[in-house]
Amino acid sequence: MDTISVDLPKTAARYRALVDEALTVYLRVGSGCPARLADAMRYSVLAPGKRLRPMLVLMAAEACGGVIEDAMPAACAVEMVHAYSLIHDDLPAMDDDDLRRGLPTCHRQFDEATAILAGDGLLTLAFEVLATHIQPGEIAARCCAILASAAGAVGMVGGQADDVAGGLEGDDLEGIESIHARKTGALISASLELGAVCAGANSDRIDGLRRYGRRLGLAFQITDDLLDVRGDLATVGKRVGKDSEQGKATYPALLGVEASVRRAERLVEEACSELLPLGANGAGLEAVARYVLERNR
Ligand code: GRG
Repeated sequence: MDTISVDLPKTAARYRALVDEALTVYLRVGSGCPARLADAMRYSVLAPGKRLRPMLVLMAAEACGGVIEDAMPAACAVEMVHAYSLIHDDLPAMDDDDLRRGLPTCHRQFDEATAILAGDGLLTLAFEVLATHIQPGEIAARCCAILASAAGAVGMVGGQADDVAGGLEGDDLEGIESIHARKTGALISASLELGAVCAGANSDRIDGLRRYGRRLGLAFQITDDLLDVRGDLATVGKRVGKDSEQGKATYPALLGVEASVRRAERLVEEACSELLPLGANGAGLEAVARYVLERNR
């Protein structure tokens, strides 16, 4: 691929402003929604996360010749599902965390019941947004199916269930990878697929972006594990060191830090090679993949 320099911080800020504007509109839920529930939903979604997944949706759409407006409902839907998963992951029944995105977690800021319901409300709203705002209806139905399968029992929820159940042997690389591919990778890969589908891309393009997404998702999870080992709370915005505290099977625990870094680097190279058919249009996605190796939050 020609090396085209992308100013990722600037590009990300531009996407982020557009995404947050659209999220704010979609989060104006009807007057039938209790104010406290609406506040909790907005609190968690609009908190200062990286907006990685919506950015991937929009970049994939543009890389396939589509326009941002057509893919924005899908970008917002993915971020709503992501925010729901974080709210539920932070609950006492799961990770029992006090801090998320540098702020008190939803159940700490509100209360446990409100946090559970805010997650439920966001998951449901995501599909309402897709069904109502993606055009034509046939593409909306495809988007609903893609997001449901990535987020559901064979995807993120299933990966989380296996992770919570534990029981992996310390050397079970395949087991760890299977959990991460579903828990983290499925939604990241779906983000790419959604963007491509909204842009009307052909099946070869969609498959290539899905493969890029799978590798990126795994690399992202490895760097997440590494941040838990060597990141600091103030920058990461959540508690660090908890994986080893809880005896979780992670890449650094299994492979060591150096080998984990090398594995993430190899995955990013493989991800980038999937972008070759896009030529210069893949430059933004390549910059995101390289950023994953350098991220400190
Ligand atoms: C509760 C159904 C359910 C699923 C939870 C998302 C998840 C599955 C667990 C979160 C645990 C975790 C730390 C996973 C590692 C990767 C990950 C999803 C990190 C958070 O995503 P970022 O870094 O967060 O994109 P921001 O806040 O920037 O959006």
